[in-house]
Amino acid sequence: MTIVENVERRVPRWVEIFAVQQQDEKTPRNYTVRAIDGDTGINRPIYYKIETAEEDKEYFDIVTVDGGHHGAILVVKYINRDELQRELFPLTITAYKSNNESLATPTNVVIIINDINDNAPEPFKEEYTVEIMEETAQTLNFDEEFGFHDIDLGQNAQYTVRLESDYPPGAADAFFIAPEVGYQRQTS
Ligand SMILES: [Ca+2]
Ligand SMILES: [Ca+2]
Repeated sequence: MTIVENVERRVPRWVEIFAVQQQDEKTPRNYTVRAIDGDTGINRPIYYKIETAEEDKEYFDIVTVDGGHHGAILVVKYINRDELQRELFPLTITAYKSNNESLATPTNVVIIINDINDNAPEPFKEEYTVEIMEETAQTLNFDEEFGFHDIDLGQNAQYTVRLESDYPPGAADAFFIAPEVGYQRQTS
């Protein structure tokens, strides 16, 4: 006679998972993930954990839904892309058996944080002063860095410039500025 023991040896199997999710910056979101016991006859509760880069820990959490038979909620907290100047956040999500953490199935996912256009271009300096000679066409060179900077990404950091007269009226007609389209300063 042969006795077949129902030995637990299979790792959990993902039934609800993703490779990539995209979401807007500064907008927390939740995602559901779920794995089931690979030993289907045993059907243990499945628990979950995440690993991230040390500096990203504060942005993510995972909460096993009660009992371990209904998956987990991956929580993506408030992420300020403009402050971090980063869009890609890789994570490892691991599903493991409630009674044996070594029977585990890790999977790599990436959260992509979209920039939103929520910053205006800011001048490097509020005011510049330069002396010019009358009746002489010339290019004005400021002795400080001149321009604007927008901390958003790509198109969201683009801006146009135009001259307006302050005093005397029509003063702007004597000048032009080039280029009229600006782009974010490279800050690497
Ligand atoms: Ca932004
Ligand atoms: Ca902007």
